[in-house]
Amino acid sequence: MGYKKILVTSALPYANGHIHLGHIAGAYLPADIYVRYQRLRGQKVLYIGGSDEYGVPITLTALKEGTTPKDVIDRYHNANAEAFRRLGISYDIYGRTSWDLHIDTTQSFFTNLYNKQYIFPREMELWYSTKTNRFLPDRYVKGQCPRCGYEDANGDECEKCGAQYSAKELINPRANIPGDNSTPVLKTSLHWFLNLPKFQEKLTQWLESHPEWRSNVRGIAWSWIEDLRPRCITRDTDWGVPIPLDHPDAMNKRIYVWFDAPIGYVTNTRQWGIDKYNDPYAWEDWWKNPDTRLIHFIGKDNVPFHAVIFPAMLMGQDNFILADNVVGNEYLNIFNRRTGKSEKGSKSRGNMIRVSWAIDKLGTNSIRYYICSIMPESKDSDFDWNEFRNHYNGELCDIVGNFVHRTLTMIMKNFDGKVPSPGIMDEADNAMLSAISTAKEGVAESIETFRFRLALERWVDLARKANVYFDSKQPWATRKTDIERTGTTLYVCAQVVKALAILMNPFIPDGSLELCSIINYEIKQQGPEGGDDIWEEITKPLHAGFSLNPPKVLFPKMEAEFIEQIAEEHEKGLAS
Ligand code: B3M
Ligand code: ZN
Repeated sequence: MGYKKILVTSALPYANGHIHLGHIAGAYLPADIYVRYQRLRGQKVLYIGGSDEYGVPITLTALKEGTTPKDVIDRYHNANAEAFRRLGISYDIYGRTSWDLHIDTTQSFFTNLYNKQYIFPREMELWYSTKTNRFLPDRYVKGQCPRCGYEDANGDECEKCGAQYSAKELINPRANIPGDNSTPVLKTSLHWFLNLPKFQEKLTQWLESHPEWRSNVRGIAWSWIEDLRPRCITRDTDWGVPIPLDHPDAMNKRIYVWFDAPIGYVTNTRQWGIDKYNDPYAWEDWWKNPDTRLIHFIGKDNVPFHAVIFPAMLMGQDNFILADNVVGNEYLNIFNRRTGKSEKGSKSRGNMIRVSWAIDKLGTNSIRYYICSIMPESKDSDFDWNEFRNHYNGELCDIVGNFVHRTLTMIMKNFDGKVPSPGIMDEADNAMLSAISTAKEGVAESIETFRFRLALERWVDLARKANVYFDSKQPWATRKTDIERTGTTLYVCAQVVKALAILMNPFIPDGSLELCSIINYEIKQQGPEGGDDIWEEITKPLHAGFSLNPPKVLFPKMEAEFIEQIAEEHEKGLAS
């Protein structure tokens, strides 16, 4: 606490494919909910995102598609920026690591570390294809894992068992490039290493100061910190940031993508300051200001980079802040209705659900709602079409939408569309009103502690209670016998509607704005400069006599057949 600014980042997805719902559940929706909530609180919050555009993932895609890396990144960067925009992921900037500015930021990080002797050169034996006369970094070579025997292991790490090893340990290596699956030979090459063991003490202290982090993230970070080794941060490739050293061996090599990618957060902040204030130094007031709270949202496979390696890189600079939290989600898997089993999303299976496809079919409200309700916060979860229908229809439509609709309909019919004046409040009325404050506190507390599923449940729970209250008060019956009583009931219900509208905002911004316009309530848009604590308005009453508009169906129900048809398209591989 005591922070004055909040700097939020979401992992930069590789611009070599379309973002899918697994990404959204991992790093983007939680960050966006958090950021939108903090903006409502009037906090100075800046949300940085962008594309990761270097490295083997990009060049390999270019080779497979028979095109250039530049073509690949342009296409997917634009497509992904657009998909995020449509889903309401509210970045302050969505940048690119291929920007010239990023060369400058990355080289400055490298040079600083080099000058402080945190980077050293070392000769390595690497796989080299004599067929195409090139080194085979990372996924350019495949073989059998020296630890678990997995047949499809990468050059220096195994996806199956998570082992890291040096390339020469790989068993039965083969080149993994379109047109080249020859058996490579070992050849020496000079590379540069980040001397991670030098940061052991500082990393340990820093991690010890954060017992509040999720245990999955701390577990992974500790296992790395207890076994730190120098890491190679250069590659034999021409697609990446040039190495800022005057050395003959540096010429035809580039900086490794996992070194430059997190620096992309800094570059994109620099660009944001230039775009917004024409101030090339505005970024320093975020990254070098101890009053800034830095929070990274990522999927769990990115934990070592955000909780160990990037922090070490920051420690080796001058006056950079370190992350105050690294929020790592587990994976969103896909429930296969035919096999009755959960399976990993994978390109080759074609079972992943592309964001733009999902929005075309289902709109953003239902997607944001469902993904938040199953967010894989402490363990993997499944995307399941039956559950999608149950959650959306059963909760968003039947509980929230229904309550809002019945309240507004009765106010229209019986009170001329104006918030009625309340008479004497009884115990149930007061309990309902105090449930609003409880929800306000509860949702806030759970978002602040990164428990987004719980936050969403607490929001729905307010509507659930309100339906019970509505049923018990029977305003449709009392209107014939006791109009004052009916007015009191609907006054209370109107307060709940307004509370639901504001509370909904971080989760389902479009639905929230639509409801706000129905109740003539405007949510002020606030940004990095901060503003008012709008959250407090959740418990400020809409006054008697305040005019409301006729209700609309906010969340139309989706028929079982409709969802079935979409699920079948997905199962045919049309969604990826
Ligand atoms: N592009 C890996 C990924 O997309 C990588 C993240 C970079 S975050 C700085 O999962
Ligand atoms: Zn393995």
